[in-house]
Amino acid sequence: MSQEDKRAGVSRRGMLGTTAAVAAAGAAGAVAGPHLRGGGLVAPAEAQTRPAAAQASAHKSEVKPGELDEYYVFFSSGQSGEVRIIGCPSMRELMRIPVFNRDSATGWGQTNESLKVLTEGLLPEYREFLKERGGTYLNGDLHHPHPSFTDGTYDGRYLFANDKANTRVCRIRLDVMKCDRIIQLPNQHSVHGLRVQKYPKTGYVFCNGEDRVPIPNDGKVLDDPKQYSSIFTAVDGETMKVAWQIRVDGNLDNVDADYQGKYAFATCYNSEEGVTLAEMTAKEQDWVVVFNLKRIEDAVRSGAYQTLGGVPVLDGRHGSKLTRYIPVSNSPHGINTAPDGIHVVANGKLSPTVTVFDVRRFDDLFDDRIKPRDVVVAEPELGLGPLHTAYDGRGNAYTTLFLDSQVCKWNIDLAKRAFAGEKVNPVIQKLDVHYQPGHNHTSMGQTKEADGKWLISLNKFSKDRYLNVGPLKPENDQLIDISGDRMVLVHDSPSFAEPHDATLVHRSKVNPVHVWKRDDPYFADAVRQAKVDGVDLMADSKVVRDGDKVRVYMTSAAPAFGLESFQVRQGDEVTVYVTNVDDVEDLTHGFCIVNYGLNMEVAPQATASVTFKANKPGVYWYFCTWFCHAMHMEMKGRMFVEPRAT
Ligand code: RUQ
Ligand code: CUA
Repeated sequence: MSQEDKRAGVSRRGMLGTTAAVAAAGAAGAVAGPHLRGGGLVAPAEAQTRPAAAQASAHKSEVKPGELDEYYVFFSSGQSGEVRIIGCPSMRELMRIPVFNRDSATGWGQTNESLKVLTEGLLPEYREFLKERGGTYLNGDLHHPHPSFTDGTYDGRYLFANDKANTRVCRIRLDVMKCDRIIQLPNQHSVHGLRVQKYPKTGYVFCNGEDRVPIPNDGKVLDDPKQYSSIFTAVDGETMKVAWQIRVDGNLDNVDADYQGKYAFATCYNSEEGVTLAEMTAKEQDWVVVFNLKRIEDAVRSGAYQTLGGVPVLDGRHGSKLTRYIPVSNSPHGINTAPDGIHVVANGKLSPTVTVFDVRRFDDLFDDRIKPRDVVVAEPELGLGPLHTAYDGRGNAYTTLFLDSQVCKWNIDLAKRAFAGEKVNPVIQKLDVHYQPGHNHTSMGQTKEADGKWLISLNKFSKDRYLNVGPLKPENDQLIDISGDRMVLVHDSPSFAEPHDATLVHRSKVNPVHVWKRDDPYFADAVRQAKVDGVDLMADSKVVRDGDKVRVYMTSAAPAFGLESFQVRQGDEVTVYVTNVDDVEDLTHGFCIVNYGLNMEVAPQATASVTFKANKPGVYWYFCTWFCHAMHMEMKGRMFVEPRAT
């Protein structure tokens, strides 16, 4: 038994005791998590479905068959391009939300509803460029999913995320768990760090431009890095339009915001402004850039900007009143605001230290009453490769150490005392993780309601932790219990490429609908077209011809489509609208045409549509692809494509 295992054993016994005590207390709120300020987060009926005896005997990370998780975890999927919903603490995958990828099951990227989202926010020049590739990108690199805030905590409206690959930002509606907007950012080249405004609400979505390029990037300037810039963008999360951009020095990496609504701050590497690895890491120091939101808004209002690519661009380079550059050690990576609303940690990456700022000093910094480094209140040395930091709401921080393959638990107050000269060690515990962690996240830890129960370490390598699946391995997301004095590793969870980041949201904060509402804007275009054609989507199934455009309307009700067949002519542009008139929860239908390469999902009370050229004559069966009924196999019909007269 290793040292760590022995500790784990001790902690586990300690935890069982706690669970039993909670069960004995019997209060519904207590079971769900009395840590959350505000309390009363779980309906009593829900909590009572778990017998007290079962709670006492099980480890609290165990979620028994039929039981529900306490947290939604919104996982990014990196180069897979989607968002995944995981339950915590079970770590079961609950759903996938296609965003920048293509999805065979739901028809994301084929349906008119999804193509609208994927194409309408593209920049005009890229729309042109992508014409021959079907009108939009086929890939994306989704790193940072962050839910919208109101007053410092999640409000359940939206989730925002970046596409590092094609400089896009997406918004997912949390009521239906579908992406409803994607925009491509002008002037900027790739978007890496993304976080949202926490107060008074979101508000701004902050997007870090990582790579430096000429603006405009039209080929007139090529190998002349002096003329390159990187850009920080604030997107308005309500309108999904760029509010403003600001030109900065260096390459922006990660970003976060304060709890006061006054500042955003980003780690920034390549102060050398080089274009090769050697050049980018030459100096001893890089920066954290602080953005003064009020001053920026005033500058926009007074017209002190250039309009580039249709948006206001301000100058935030050295010497600007809008920004401050705080020197930190070379190539900092993650930046994380603590739930206390005061401390911000920039993670050293190439340095074994993290730098702690006090946001209350930023006012003085901008008024030039103090020097940039005067905002630093601690700089503890934690270990090799600190990348990201999470918090428990009890004054402790948890930093991933990429090179050491560890999570380091340390205390912010002790770190400040050590920085002030006291002989104290802020490091409380180091826990081995498997292997090479990038991001880590605590339950509600990115809000003022951090509850200190769970930590997930998103490890980039799994190596030997799972059955060998060939040269390409899964990653390893590990669940760690942080409710006690010591961290205890309780679960390994493999995941496919590449969950950069995740957000643990208490289930009381998210309230998805059970079936679609008929007036949902998601399929409003279909409803509008049906009205023009005199079709009642909930009742009618018929074919409307409009020149060589054919609109096929059909209902779906288990186990039958409203049309058992329909006929079109070779060369017609056909749009099939399927409306699922079933209103039973979970009764989803699908619509797939054999050999035509089309499929879409139609959830209860939704309308979905797909448009295609009926270029191939013949008989083509269509069938339902989501198992809906004992007669699901028989839920089908025929499309007749009459050959063009020769
Ligand atoms: S970054 S491993 Cu793309 Cu979130 Cu730090
Ligand atoms: Cu409808 Cu299967």
